[in-house]
Amino acid sequence: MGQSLEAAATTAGQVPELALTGDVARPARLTVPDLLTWPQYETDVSFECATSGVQYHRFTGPLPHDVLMGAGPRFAPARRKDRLRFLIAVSGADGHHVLLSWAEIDPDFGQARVLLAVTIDGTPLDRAGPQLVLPQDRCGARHVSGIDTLHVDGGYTTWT
Ligand SMILES: Nc1nc2c(c(=O)[nH]1)N[C@H]1C(S)=C(S)[C@@H](COP(=O)(O)O)O[C@H]1N2
Ligand SMILES: [Mo]
Repeated sequence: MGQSLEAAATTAGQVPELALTGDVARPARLTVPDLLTWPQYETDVSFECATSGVQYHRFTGPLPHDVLMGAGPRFAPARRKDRLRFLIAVSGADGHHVLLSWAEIDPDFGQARVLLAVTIDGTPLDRAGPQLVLPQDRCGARHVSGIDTLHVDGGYTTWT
């Protein structure tokens, strides 16, 4: 029988870390408390799960765009067009895997209000790991919990 992520982390005495990887100048490993360094936002969300029905939650946390900009994505800073080839692969520790396009969360393009939540309903996610939150999604499937990796991928064209 499997343990919950929280139980596994507690047993091992480890704090889960979020790895920022891929086409970035400064790869990093961040704990949930580290994610409090960026400006925090709050959102009330409802989403439907195909198997467990509708859920309502209040989340707080930074914007993944702010956090990823800190890692230095390898696109041409002065050419907005260059960002359009980038994607962000979001992975949960259990293997649940979701893709965002960079442009989807970029303030110059889609500016979707996506959060990297560090609390759910007032409870810190220090032990469970951060959760992706997409307030505009009707379906719950992209609300990846226990995120362990944000992988930035600019394809095979690299700006130098
Ligand atoms: N890491 C992880 N996050 C996940 C999932 C998952 O299987 N693993 N399932 C998704 C789905 S399908 C839904 S509806 C929401 C809510 O799922 P829950 O009711 O299991 O919390 O979490 C999403 N986030
Ligand atoms: Mo779901």
